[in-house]
Amino acid sequence: MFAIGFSSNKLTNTASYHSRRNNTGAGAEIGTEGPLGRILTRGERGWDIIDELKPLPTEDVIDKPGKGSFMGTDLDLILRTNGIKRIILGGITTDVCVHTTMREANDLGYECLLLEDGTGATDVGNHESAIKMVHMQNGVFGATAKCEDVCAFLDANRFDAPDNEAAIVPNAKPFPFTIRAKKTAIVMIDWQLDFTSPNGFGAALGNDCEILRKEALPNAVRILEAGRKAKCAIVHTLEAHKPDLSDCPPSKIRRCDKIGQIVDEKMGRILVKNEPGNSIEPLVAPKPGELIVHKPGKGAFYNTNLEFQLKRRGVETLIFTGVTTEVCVQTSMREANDRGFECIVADDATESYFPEFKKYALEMISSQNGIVGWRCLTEDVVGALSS
Ligand code: TIU
Repeated sequence: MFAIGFSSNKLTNTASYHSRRNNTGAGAEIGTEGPLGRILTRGERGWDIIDELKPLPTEDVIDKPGKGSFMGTDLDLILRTNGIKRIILGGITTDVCVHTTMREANDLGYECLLLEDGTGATDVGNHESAIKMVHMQNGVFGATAKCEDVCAFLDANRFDAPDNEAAIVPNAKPFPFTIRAKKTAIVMIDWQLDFTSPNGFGAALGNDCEILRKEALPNAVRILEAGRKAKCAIVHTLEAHKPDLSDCPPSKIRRCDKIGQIVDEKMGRILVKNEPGNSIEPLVAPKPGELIVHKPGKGAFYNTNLEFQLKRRGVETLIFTGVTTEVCVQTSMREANDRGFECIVADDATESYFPEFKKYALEMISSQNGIVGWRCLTEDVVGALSS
């Protein structure tokens, strides 16, 4: 449950300028003394939520500087980290803050339901039109319903029903890991020839690429196939830049001047989208309908729409395979962990050019009670996906 209040503890220069200089304009009185203290100002009596709707101590309260509840607030972050995708909106006024909030939520991908008789406006025409605007054009901003119907539905649908779809990976470290296939994605990190081919980028840096293909790739194949059978979402990433390298920061080129260059004609330009080296190992090649993410960074979430794609599929859990363990796999897991995903990596389905880095990267992931996530073996995760 969330309570939204409109307030501002510090007026911007523009707002205070207008309140002093332009006392006839819109918002002219914000911050000035009113019957309940300074108008729309945090901490004043008028800022309190009315007694009938007083928030409980466990409920979130969002102070918002705008009309919408998302701009300049943590609301989207709070909803996403709690896995919330549907919002029921009530409040005042229908045509101003409620509508702006609903429009923001709709653009962010939430399904919204407006309570027709749980909102109100100072002008009845505006209130009625605002409700009509929501469901015109096949629900351009969402749906509307009466409070009585919504309450009856909520009473009839308890959200604490037993979960029959969970499979457990008992041997995971640091403790058993829960998988719900419908809410899980298999994330295949950078199985691209640039890293795995003896003629690719990794090899050009003087590394032995065979090690990546020897054991980790066959295990990644097993996880990918188990994930496909269990109907998990499947994500393939590639470290890939635009041909003009406009998405490659100078710092990255300064420390790796081979990016965009040709070392082997057969592989084309290194780490450039659609070049031969920037294709995925045939054994784990994407199938139609699977997500392909071209990422300019080491992490799969930096400058990509992966988070949006996962959240819109209802994904909560990520199973990682890929290369290299300590660079792109670990960076992507850390990013995913910060975004609220539960992450596990199969030790034997990831590989590094440097065995010691692999060992310690995996230890860092599961240390401190799973500070980044979990680890297991391929057979453990394949067993859970097949159960
Ligand atoms: N995919 C990935 O890890 N990219 C790298 O740059 N890896 C290195 O090990 N350099």
